[in-house]
This record gives sequence, C-alpha cells and structure tokens, in this order.
Amino acid sequence: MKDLSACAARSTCPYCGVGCGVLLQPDGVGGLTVTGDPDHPANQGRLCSKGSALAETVGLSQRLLSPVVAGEQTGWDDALQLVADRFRDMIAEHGPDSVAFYVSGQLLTEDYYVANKLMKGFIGSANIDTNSRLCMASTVAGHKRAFGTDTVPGTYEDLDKADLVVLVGSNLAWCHPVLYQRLMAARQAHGTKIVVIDPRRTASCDSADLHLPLAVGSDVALFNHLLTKIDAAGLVDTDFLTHTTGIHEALDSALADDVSVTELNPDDIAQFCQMWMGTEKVVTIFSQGVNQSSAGSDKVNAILNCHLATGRIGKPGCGPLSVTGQPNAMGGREVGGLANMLACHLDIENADHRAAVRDFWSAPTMPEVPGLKAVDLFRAVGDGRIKALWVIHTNPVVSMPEADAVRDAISACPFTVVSDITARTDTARLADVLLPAAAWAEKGGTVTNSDRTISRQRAVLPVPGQARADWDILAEVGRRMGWPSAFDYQTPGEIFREYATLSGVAAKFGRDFDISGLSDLDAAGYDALKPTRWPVSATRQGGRFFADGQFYHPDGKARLLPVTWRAPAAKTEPRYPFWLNTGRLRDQWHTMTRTGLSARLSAHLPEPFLDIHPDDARDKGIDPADLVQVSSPHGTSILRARISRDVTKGQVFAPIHWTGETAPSARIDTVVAAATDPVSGQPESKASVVNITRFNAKWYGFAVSDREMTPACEYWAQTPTKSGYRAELAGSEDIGDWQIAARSLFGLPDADVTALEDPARRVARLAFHENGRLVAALFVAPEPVAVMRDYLATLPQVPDLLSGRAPADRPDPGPVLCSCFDVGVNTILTAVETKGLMTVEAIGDALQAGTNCGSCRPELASLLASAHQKEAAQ
Ligand SMILES: Nc1nc2c(c(=O)[nH]1)N[C@H]1C(S)=C(S)[C@@H](COP(=O)(O)OP(=O)(O)OC[C@H]3O[C@@H](n4cnc5c(=O)[nH]c(N)nc54)[C@H](O)[C@@H]3O)O[C@H]1N2
Ligand SMILES: Nc1nc2c(c(=O)[nH]1)N[C@H]1C(S)=C(S)[C@@H](COP(=O)(O)OP(=O)(O)OC[C@H]3O[C@@H](n4cnc5c(=O)[nH]c(N)nc54)[C@H](O)[C@@H]3O)O[C@H]1N2
Ligand code: SF4
Ligand SMILES: [Mo]
Repeated sequence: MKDLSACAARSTCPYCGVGCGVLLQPDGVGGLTVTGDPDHPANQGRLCSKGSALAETVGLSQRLLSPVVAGEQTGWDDALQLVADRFRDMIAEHGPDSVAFYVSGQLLTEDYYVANKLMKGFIGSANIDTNSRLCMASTVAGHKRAFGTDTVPGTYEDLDKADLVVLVGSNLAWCHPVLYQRLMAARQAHGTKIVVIDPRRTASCDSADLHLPLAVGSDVALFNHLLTKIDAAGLVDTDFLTHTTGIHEALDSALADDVSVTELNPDDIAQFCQMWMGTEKVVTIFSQGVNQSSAGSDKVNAILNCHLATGRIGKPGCGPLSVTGQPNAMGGREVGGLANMLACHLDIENADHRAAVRDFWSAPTMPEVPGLKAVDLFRAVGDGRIKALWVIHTNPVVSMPEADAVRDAISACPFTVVSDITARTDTARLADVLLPAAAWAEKGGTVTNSDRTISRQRAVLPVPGQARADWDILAEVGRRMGWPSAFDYQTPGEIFREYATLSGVAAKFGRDFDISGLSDLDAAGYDALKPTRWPVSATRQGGRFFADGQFYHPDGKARLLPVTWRAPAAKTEPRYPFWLNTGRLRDQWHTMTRTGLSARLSAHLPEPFLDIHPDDARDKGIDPADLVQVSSPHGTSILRARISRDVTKGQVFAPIHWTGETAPSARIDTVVAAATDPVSGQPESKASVVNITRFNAKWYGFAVSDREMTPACEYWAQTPTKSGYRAELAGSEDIGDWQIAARSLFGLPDADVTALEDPARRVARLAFHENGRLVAALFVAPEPVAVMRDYLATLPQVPDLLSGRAPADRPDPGPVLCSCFDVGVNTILTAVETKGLMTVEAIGDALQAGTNCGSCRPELASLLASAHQKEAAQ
C-alpha cells in the first residue's frame, strides 16, 4: 500500500475508546482513504474491522442536511431562534430545572465543554447527563471512592509488560480489538497469561488460559474471595498499605462473603487465585460486565481493593485498567459531562469548587446540587417535570433501558430538540426541531482515550449542506439565549484553550486533571497538537498515577472499600425464568447509523439474534433458526434463535444494535429493566429477567432487492449488501396474494414477475425484472427459508435465482467472517478441508482472511478448532 503518512491528515477513529490514530486522505470528491497512523501511540498503525471500513461510512445518502422544524426544512436562523426562545420561556415559567440536555461520550471535548458551560453556568441547572451514565458511571464512582479522583492509573504500555491480564466483563477481542491485538502480540512475545471472567463464552475466550463463566452479577464475591486469599497467603503489601485506609473493614466484608454464589468450579477459582497471586505484573481490564450492574460500583471497588492491597497499581505492567467505550468517554468525564460533576474533576457539591468555576466563567449562577441522572432524567421527561429536552449525539429511544417508556416520554415532551447527522434514527423521528450536525472528518476537536491520551480529530471533508459542528450550534444557542460574550467562540481551539486554563484553576485545589501546560496553545499549536497523555503541567507530564502512594482524598490516602455481594436487582421467577444478557457485535457500532451503511460490516452478522442454551431451547420447543419472542414486564422483542453453548443454561444473550430503522421488533432495550446502581445511577443492562417463547410464524421470508425495501410485517430485519439490500421477514397472519405483497415490499408496481408458487405447501418464489434486469426476489415458506443467502445477496449476478441454490461453479461463500477481504465461512471451511490448513496463518496465506485488521483472527481460530474437532471425531 502507498505510504500516506507524508501527505495525509492525522485524526482519530470515531468509534471505541482505544482511540486509534488514523491517516485521512480525501479524494477530492467527498470520499476518503483511511489507514492506521503508524505514529499514534494507541495503535501504532493497526486498525480493526470498523476502523478499516470508515471510508465506507462517510457518504451522504442518509445525511440530514438542513434544520427541520415540525417536519419542514428550514434555515438556521429560524431553528436556533426557536430553540433559544422555547428554552428561555420554559426556564422563565418553570425554572431552570424544567429543561435538560442528554448528550454523549462521542461528543468532542470542545462540544462537551460548551454544553456543560451553557447548562451549569448559564441556564443554572445541572440537568445535563450523558449516555456515559449507561457506560462509565460505575467506574467513575468506584475510582472516586478508592482514589478520591476519577483517574485511570496505568497506560496501554502496561499490556505489553504484564505477565497476566484478567478480562472482567470485557469482550476485548470484539469491543477493543486493537488493544486485544496488542495483547496477542505481547502473548506471542513473552507468553502473557489471560483469564476471562464472563458468564458467556466470547471471542475473547479463544486465546484465554482460563475462562470463568461466573453466575451473572457475582463478580464482587469472586474478588472478595481473592482478597481473602491474598491476605491468607501473606501477600498484602504492608508498606503500600500505609498509603491507604480500610484494609480491615474490606477484609471483614470479604471474609463474610461466600464465593459459592459465583457457581464456579472450585478448582477454577483456586487456579485463578493462584495465577493472580503468583504474578506480580497483573493488569485487570474491566468493562460493561462490571459497570452495567446494580452492583457496578461495588464490583469496581472489589477489583481495586485487590490491586491496592498488593500495591499493584501504577507500576509498569500492573494495575486496574477500565477500558472506555466511546471515543471520548474519558474526555466527557474530564470535562464534567455527568450531572454530578464539574469540569476538570471538580465536584458540584463542593462550594469552593463551584465558586471557582463560576468566577472563571463569570457565570450568573451555578447549581448547588447534582442534576438528574439518565434514567431519572427520562422519568422526569415522562412525568412532565422536564418540559424542554435537547438530545445531542445519542439515540436513547434505542439505547436506554425500558426503551418504550423513553420513547413515550420523548413523544409527549412539549419541546424536543435532536442534533444528529441523520434524520433516520428512532429518536430523531420524535424531534420537534432536528438540527444537522457536522460529522466525523468534517469537524475538528479533541478526544481522550482509555489511557488518558488526548488526540486531535481533524476536519478533512467539506461540511455538507447546512450542517454545523455541535460546539458551534451550542454556542450560538448560548448567544441567542442572552450570553453573547460567554459563548463567543469562533474555533474549537479557543474552547480548548479556555478549558486548559480552567484545569490550572482546578489544579490549585489539588486536582489531578491538569492540562494547564496546553493553555497557551495558539491556533497553529492546536492544529499541530500531537497525541498527549495528561497531566500536562509545569510539574508533571503524562506517566502513571499512584505508585508513589499519592491519592486525592483529603488525607492523601486511598480507600479500600468494604463491599458485599448483592444479587442483581431482578429475580428470576416462573413467569420470567431466564436472565437476559446484552452486548456488542464485532462489526457494528451501537445503533448502526454509521457501521450499518457498510455492506462489508453488515455481512458479518446480518440479523438480530438470541443465543439460547440447547437444553433451554429443547424445553421451550425452539429449533435452530426459529424466531423467538423475548418478553419482560417492560416489553417484547422478536429475534432469531441461535442455539449455542456459549451461554449457560438459564441465560440468553442478545446484541444491542438493531433499531426501528433496521429491525423494529428487535430493539432489545424495550425488554431491559431500568434498575440502577444506587451509587452511580448506571443501569443494569446485563441482567434483566425474561421469558422466551417460540414465535408462531405462519410464514417466513427472505428477500433481496437492488433498492431499500419497506417491509410491514411483524418481524423484519434489513441490511445493505454490495448491490442493494437483503431482508429476513416473518408474520403470524396468512398473506393472501404474494405478488401484491411483494410489489409493495419492493416498491415495484409494474415490474415483470416470474413466480413459482405452491399454495398447498405454502411456498412462493418470486423474481422481479425491470427492462430485463433482475431487480428483486422474494422466497417464502412455512418454515425458516432454506436458501443460500450470501449467494443470493450478490444480485443481480444470480443466474438460476429461483432455485435458491448456488451452481457448482459458484459455491455459496457463507456468512462473511473476514470483512476486510470479504471471505465467507464456507470458503474458509472448504479451504481448510481441501488444502489441509492447520493454522490461522495458513488460512491467511491461502485466502488473505485475517491478514489486514486481524479482528476476525479469534473467530478463525475457533472455526479451525471446530473443523479439526469434527475431523478427529470422524
Ligand atoms: N464492535 C463494537 N465495539 C465497541 C462498541 C460497539 O458498539 N461495537 N461500543 C463501545 C462501547 S460504547 C463500549 S461501552 C464498549 C463495551 O465493551 P465490552 O464491555 O467489552 O462489551 P459488552 O459486549 O457490552 O459486554 C462485555 C461482556 O460483559 C459480559 N457480562 C455480562 N454480565 C456480566 C457479569 O455479571 N459479570 C461479568 N464479569 N461479565 C458480564 C457479557 O457477557 C459481555 O461479553 O465497547 C466499545 N466498543
Ligand atoms: N441493553 C443494553 N443497552 C445499552 C448497552 C448495553 O450494553 N446493553 N450499552 C450502553 C452503552 S455503554 C452506550 S455507550 C450506549 C450507546 O447508545 P447511543 O449513544 O444511543 O448509540 P449511538 O448509535 O452511538 O448513537 C449516536 C447517535 O449520534 C449520531 N451522530 C453521529 N455523529 C454525530 C455527530 O458528530 N454529531 C451529532 N450530534 N450526532 C452524531 C448518530 O447518528 C446516532 O444517532 O448504549 C447503551 N445501551
Ligand atoms: S480499535 Fe477499532 S474501533 Fe476502536 S479506535 Fe481502534 S480502529 Fe477504531
Ligand atoms: Mo459505552
């Protein structure tokens, strides 16, 4: 590949919190080439499948290009005056707490800073919360309780140096793939051991030395047990403990807990404790299996207790490492994006901190109490306390628990503003005012990744239509609401400088977040800013925290916290006998508004599904590929059944990505209960109770089309293909005339049709041609349709379409496993068999699969293992 580093712009990937550097080379006609930045410390040139496909997601086909008020396109002047007037009127009539902002860990720091300044300093309410409440809040609470500050002690380099890495509630292989590759490289180089603690078997288990499939929510009991073993073995670091308080209380609590609630094999528990205790250099990585729990904060502290007790913190190769989800989840924590924080790690409940920020902003007012946290915020929208809501860069109708109640609350809210890059989201569809935001690669700013590295995002594409950067929209609303000088920003660089200066004020209170060394960056300096790990001050540059025993509680010491296992908030019962776990897929990002535009990414797992243990499926009469209805007291979803031993008996798992736009019956958060952690307010997204039943479909369908379809049945899921779209369909009502139904589905009232119909068997196969060209086809059957989907999706190059089978000379490639080189499972299995391939490398040599981004390598390894197992059994 051509070396782009000389001429391309450096920027940062807009997806996960690894924060990979990218090189962007615009093609001059709205497109881009995206490659990994070899000089960025987070990724050193690597990208995962999502990062590698970024260029496929910058097209304008789905973009919102002008403001929309009450369904009509309009100009900025009208739209922003309306927003400013309605917010001002509500505040005048009902007080500042009658309005709220709900924002996102995907905002740039500069966007976040302006939103936070406007709400907290000028509107005078703390009702600004962020989707990071659903993501990082328990870690923030755990860090603050232990360290007195929300700070990640270590760095990514610790992964290179560790001898043991423990993944707790983290599917790193799919969710932080470049860090996972870094870990794989370290394992290759010096045999790093890996333990995965997750109730479910994931791709991250494929290279693990030990997988502990613990009972849902039982992490506190496991880490408490480890703490007692550390103590019993005399491994407590008594020198380091002089920098802490609470060891005795923490141990008493730990001793009172019973590790059997984890339902783990005692030998496995003993092996885990031996590995942890016997290895000085241990990094414990944790993510949503820890945070998204009604005991999330306690889970975090149970982990931190073990690191503090052994002094294994902030030293090369050891420490706890919370990996952040969104690209600027960490930046949002720093800039005070949460309802209970102020900028620069200052506390809203501290009068001195409040006064300092108020003075710095010359703000008229400052709230004295924290604002509403996400779940409570939408409840307040629902019961009419919040009368004007502005949602920026997030899609809560899909991603909040009890999502139907959130949808109803927003629908009923007197005034809702949504800023998004597309009008095609479940939330945007409910907006009174829709504001077109400039997207990634069209705007500049900064983000902070999981290891405190601040990186620039840079604009390289023209801003389309009337779109504007989020900070710019927010600042203009601030000016129109009556504060022209406080929001007089022309560039993101000015905002960043102000923020860096404020961090110097915070540092005077002894706060750790200090980037005052960047407060005199001029425009050129901001433009040229290289990835920089904070702190950046006269006295301190980057590095690790806490190995020196300096913490941020008033006494300078860390706290070990007494924590006790609590079961999840919901309880299984005969009506709801299953635990519903939810999470992410390798190639989709959240509600799919960007990754869902890439046919390559969509081909990995094109349909929403529910993983069910074989015993449970048998008990419930559910066969592979049946549709299954998942119900809870809050709602129902319909998904495709995948029968799998990856989940244990009594547990089911569903991905979070499908929406009203892509598969309306599969919005899984309609089913998830809004139970929260009492300390952090983070919802328990991974432990709802549900029932599952077979969905009694009268018919199943599979459709391919060269254009987007408009399905109208009870179950459908549609994804793009290289040449159009494919859809799965099903319904519980008989359809009288398949030709009429198909014409409406495809929007083809006049196209020529070739039909093979057998009403007695309730089978229909229809193909539509326009000007002799095959444009769409529908396959219907009374049971899940058996056709070669990946072959048919290559429409219109399908010769013998209505057979549904691929001819011998064009075998069906099967579902895509390697999205970079578009290599399907069947192609790989055939090569393994016919060429006798024994390793992932050999597959790469033969088919290229796995040789670009490497995100599919764990799956290649597991496919290889199962193929060889089958061979051995024959
Ligand atoms: N491909 C992809 N990558 C992403 C994202 C994406 O949408 N797609 N989103 C990004 C974001 S915002 C985030 S927050 C991260 C999330 O990254 P992760 O937290 O790694 O991802 P999840 O799949 O949400 O959940 C992780 C695991 O927690 C397990 N789990 C459930 N309950 C428990 C429990 O009680 N204990 C333990 N120990 N484990 C449990 C689940 O089985 C699941 O495998 O991913 C980021 N990266
Ligand atoms: N059951 C369950 N629910 C979950 C989770 C789970 O594990 N299980 N995980 C939770 C977590 S950790 C997270 S982070 C959330 C994520 O959930 P969301 O934040 O709701 O999901 P996204 O799809 O990332 O939404 C981002 C929106 O911003 C828009 N957008 C893109 N670029 C821009 C821009 O530059 N400006 C503006 N204004 N808009 C833009 C996108 O089109 C999209 O509509 O989901 C949470 N919900
Ligand atoms: S790991 Fe993938 S999604 Fe995450 S920042 Fe890097 S390229 Fe982007
Ligand atoms: Mo997240």
